Amino acid sequence: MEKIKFSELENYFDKEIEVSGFIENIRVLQYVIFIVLKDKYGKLQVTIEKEDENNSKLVEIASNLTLDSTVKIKGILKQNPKVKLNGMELIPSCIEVTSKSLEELPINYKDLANTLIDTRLDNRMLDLRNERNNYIFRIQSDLIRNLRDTLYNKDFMEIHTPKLIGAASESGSEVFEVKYFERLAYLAQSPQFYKQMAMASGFEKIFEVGPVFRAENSNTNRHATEFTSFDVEFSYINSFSDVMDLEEEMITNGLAFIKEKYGDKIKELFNVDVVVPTRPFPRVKLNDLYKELESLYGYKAEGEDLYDLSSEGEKLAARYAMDKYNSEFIFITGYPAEKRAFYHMRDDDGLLNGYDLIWKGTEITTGAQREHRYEVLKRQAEEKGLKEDIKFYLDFFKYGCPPHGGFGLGVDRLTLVLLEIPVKEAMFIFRGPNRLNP
Ligand code: AMO
Repeated sequence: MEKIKFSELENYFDKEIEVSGFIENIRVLQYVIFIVLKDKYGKLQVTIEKEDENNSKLVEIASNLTLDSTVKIKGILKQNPKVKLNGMELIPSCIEVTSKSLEELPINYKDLANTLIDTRLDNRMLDLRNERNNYIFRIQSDLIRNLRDTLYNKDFMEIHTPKLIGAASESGSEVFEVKYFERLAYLAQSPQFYKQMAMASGFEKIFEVGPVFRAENSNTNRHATEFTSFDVEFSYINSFSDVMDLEEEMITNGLAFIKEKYGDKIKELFNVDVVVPTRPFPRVKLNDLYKELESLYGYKAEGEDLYDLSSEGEKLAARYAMDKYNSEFIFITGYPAEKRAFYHMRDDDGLLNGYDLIWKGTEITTGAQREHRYEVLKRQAEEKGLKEDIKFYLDFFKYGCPPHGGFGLGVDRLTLVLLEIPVKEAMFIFRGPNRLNP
């Protein structure tokens, strides 16, 4: 039999039921013991009359209960308007302690205001019992399911690519090495090559939601060394606008769904208003953006910024998107090829047929049309000094490969921007330069 959810108890009045949950609270009074049980869906009061002789065993068990233990309780569910908690109580006949918690918890997860994030992460299983923290992952799960749904409705299929790879591919500096029997292997920093191989395999429309690894020693509020990437790739596109269109549709659907289901809860727990974007999202070339940022806010892009937005540039791009388009989102296009991956298609001016998507000042996606012409691709790879290691990849394009494009959307980035929280909170289990536990 399925466990009864505490949100569905009203279907069981005057029936004998069995419920399970954590002990949220215990109050031992002169004549009565109140226990509050909690499950994922709500809370339930359990009332034990001490005077009742039949209850002596229950009183003994209840007197020795510790908070946060888990129990299974059998009893009759009664409606009782005097009970503040949902006007109902369980009158138990049997209590079984299924797991006893030690008295002293290392953190008080009910009030985390003064607990350091790293202490919380050390005790993440308790930290996540906190309602707000628990909600992060319900929201994330529903959002990702909705993104998947948009793709399934368009006949995309999910694939699974290897994370152990034989050659450091996109850029050698960012990959983790692992000992692989007598040789070295690497942890995939993106499924990029394999999603393109799926196009050469005639799959046409694919996606993957999976782990990627980056050996970047960045300690920021938005970088992790392992994170989850939502990767999409599809064939027979006419330009990278098709890729932006698809991503826009996914995000708009996803946020409409999340606002409907969690909008009030997100406001209550995170003080964030979920805004469903209007389409199309603004699309601006990097060069044009810089002209605007200079004339509007006096920002002058120099050095590295000419190739990519700095974090200050991203913040200003967001401000510009809001001021000019009343949009939380902005696509930036027209990046120079120099500092970008070799596999993107370029236009006649040497700019990429690709984009970054910035949401509320944080990059959440890179996407592009890919270079699918073998000779051009080979030349672009060679320009970046890539040769032997990617021979297997170049082979994908030798025997016919449709024009295609796609994008990589960081699931953790999406979550942290949506709820305006740091990356350490947005990941179920965070991995960073100084953290490999729990
Ligand atoms: P890129 O390297 O831009 O592109 O990564 C895609 C998206 O992944 C997220 N992201 C990160 N999230 C958390 N911690 C990190 N260290 C981190 N680095 C990146 C961001 C980013 O936009 N192969 C291309 C994608 C493609 O063209 O399809 C790629 O990996 O949200």
